[in-house]
Amino acid sequence: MKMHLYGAFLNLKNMKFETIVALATAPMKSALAVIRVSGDDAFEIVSKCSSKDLTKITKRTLLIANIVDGDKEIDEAVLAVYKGPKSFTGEDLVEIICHGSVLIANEIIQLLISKGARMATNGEYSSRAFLNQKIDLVQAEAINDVINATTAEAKNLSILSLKGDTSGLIVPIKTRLADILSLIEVNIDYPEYEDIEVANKETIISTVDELLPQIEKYIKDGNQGKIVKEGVKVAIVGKPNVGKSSLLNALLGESKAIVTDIAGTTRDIVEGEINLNGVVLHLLDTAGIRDSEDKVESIGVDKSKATIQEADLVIVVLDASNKLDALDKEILEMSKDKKRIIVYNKKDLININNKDNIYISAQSGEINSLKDAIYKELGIEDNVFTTPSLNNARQLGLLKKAYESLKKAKEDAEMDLSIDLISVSLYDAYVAILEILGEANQLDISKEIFSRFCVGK
Ligand SMILES: Nc1nc2c(ncn2[C@@H]2O[C@H](COP(=O)(O)OP(=O)(O)OP(=O)(O)O)[C@@H](O)[C@H]2O)c(=O)[nH]1
Ligand SMILES: [Mg+2]
Repeated sequence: MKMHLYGAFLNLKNMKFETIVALATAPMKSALAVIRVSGDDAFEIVSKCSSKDLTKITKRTLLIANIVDGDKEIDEAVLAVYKGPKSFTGEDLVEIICHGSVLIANEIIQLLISKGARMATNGEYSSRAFLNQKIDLVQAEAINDVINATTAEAKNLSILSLKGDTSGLIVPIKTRLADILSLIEVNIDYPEYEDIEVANKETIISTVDELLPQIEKYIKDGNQGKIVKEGVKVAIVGKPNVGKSSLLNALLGESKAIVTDIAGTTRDIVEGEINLNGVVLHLLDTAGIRDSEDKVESIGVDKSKATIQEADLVIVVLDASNKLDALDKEILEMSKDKKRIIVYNKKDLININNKDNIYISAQSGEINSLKDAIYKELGIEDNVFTTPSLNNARQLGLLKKAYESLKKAKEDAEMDLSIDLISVSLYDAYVAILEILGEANQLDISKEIFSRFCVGK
């Protein structure tokens, strides 16, 4: 079986890159606005719209120029001119830094379009940087993550990926797999070469044994990194009147949900967010679960049950001042397969006698024991905030694919299957690793990723 290991890469040499334009800054009144122009004709097009000729520029240059439409002056601007490949996109690129008026920016963009540029699509600059091999796919995704980060911790983690630290983790795995696959291929295609090392089952098993724990660690780090980056959905559930809404308010430090002593006060999901030691908790206060004749309330109860299933973590609130009843038990039963914390509220009404339980008083804001329990349940290790990790669903999915394929290769080797059959799984693992970096032929996947970016990035 002949495997063309390196045949899947894109041939970019003959591709022509149309010149694209977009506003890189927010479309609002500000001191300055930045318009980006990138592509094969970027210098020529900007020259047609400005008082300066850029076509002879061969290295990075900063110019002051008038932006003009024929005789009409539109604005005075600074042009940051980057000669490709030494630019963000790898192409000729001009950043027009003009006055921060939406009108001026739009006028300049229209002018550039009239001279041959076209409006960029979402993420097209980053996409070009990727296609021109300035960055890999992990770095490209990190650009979006840095911009969208809502906590300093999430931003710092994404910066590590942007710098290439995360990609650096899996490059040795890629090399190791490429080595063994090449060896297998040579062994199969050129059996007459006796001086070449032989890739036998033992070498395959020892390679896999070396790689599996590494990938396992990256999956674990990735899952934790995902929590730091995206936060977790925390559902607060329980029967009516146990103090769920009071708990939401105590966690948020504001009176967001309505609290009354009437059972069935909350009808819909009430949401809020807090940052708990660097992790965002997306809190969901739910309607108290019970059988109800009331149409609105029973819809709310259905939503509560659905929320239990959707949540990453479920907090089941019990009333410490009352004995557990059938309804409490039913709620405990329906949440038993979820990651969950059981908490006893209204501790002010009782004498605490069980040290194993978590007691709080939502009403008076005594909830630190619960906060500690939540953080512990998330399993966040201290080094997660500074460890580069492959932490989005795409990257984690591919890591798992690589892991399963390697496990299969090992099983096949242990079952004494032929080397070329074993190598099919090794090859699958290799492709999964290449796909993480965007090095396999997967234009469609990258298109999917870049469509989530905003224009101008
Ligand atoms: N003593 C005491 N009362 C509390 C505590 N927490 C909540 N309560 C009271 O319990 C009652 C119900 O509180 P809520 O927060 O509305 O309860 P809930 O679970 O959201 O109720 P539903 O929305 O009806 O499902 C209110 O009268 C609260 O003041 C507490 O820690 N101690
Ligand atoms: Mg409520």
